[in-house]
Amino acid sequence: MASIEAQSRRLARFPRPMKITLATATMSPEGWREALAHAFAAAGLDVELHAWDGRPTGATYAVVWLPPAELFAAEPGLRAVFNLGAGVDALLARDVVPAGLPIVRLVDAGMATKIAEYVCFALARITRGLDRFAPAPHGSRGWQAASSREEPPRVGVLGLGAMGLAILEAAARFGYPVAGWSRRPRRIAGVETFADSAGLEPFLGRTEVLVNALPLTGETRDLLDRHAFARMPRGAHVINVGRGGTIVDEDLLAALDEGRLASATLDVFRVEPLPAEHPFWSHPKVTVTPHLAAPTPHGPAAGQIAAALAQLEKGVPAHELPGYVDRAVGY
Ligand code: OXD
Repeated sequence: MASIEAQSRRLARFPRPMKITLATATMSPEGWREALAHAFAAAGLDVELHAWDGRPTGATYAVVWLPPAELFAAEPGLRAVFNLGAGVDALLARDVVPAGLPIVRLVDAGMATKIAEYVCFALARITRGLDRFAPAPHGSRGWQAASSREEPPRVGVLGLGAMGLAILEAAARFGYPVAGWSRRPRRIAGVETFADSAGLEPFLGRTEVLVNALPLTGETRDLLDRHAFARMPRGAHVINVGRGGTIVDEDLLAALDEGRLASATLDVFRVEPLPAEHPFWSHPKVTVTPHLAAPTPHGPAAGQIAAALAQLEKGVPAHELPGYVDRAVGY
């Protein structure tokens, strides 16, 4: 147990109430402010929360989504930055967080189940041929009998983080033969796993529905290109719930046009919102959705941030927290 002297030294170093700045860019700050205030109070943290308005507040922590560079110049006392999302590619690409300032991202926080639900819906749509029914052809009433394939297609999930694991688990529960690929070898009971560049080719070769759940890093950018699609069985499907930058758009379109791939369900894009002139909008084999597969639930996300902040305040080093971002790796 820390001595009273050590505790008061720590309190003097980090005056109470702790000031936290909230910079949410495209997300509305209101819901976040409420959820965070509730979570901090529940964690017994004495906190003053300010929505970033361009003026310094003497903050020791920042909770952010796409924060402006000025925030970091104005708040030199920051001890850590919490990212209001699982992916940090956009944050790292902006290169605004000073080197050495720890970044902590969300891990699952209620998003994994939702992303798995989205993927299972896309799987059901493929296996039941749901596109035959909507919209109903003019004047038609009643359905044409159609044979459906008895064997479920082999599903392969790229990325075995919290999201990838939830997708694998859900797909397996519905009887799909599943396999996963990750950067480093992983063992998962009941799941065939592949790793590294050597494992990518056999993984793609067995995969009839490819689900991308990878973070966007230097290694995963453009990973799914024409060479990757050429390795997949003819007539395979692609579902992207990771990041748009992992897929080479032109190569995906060419693979769909050639019939090598049968469909693509895309929730994420290189540029978001997807530009009006992008060919994905009108391609008959492509379904686009506006990055909604895994909405970030305020309550669990705020609870996770409060728990991590409480750990930091107890002296736990940032790199020991779940969600600590290793900038060299990119997530
Ligand atoms: C995230 C996302 O990064 O929703 O959390 O894409």
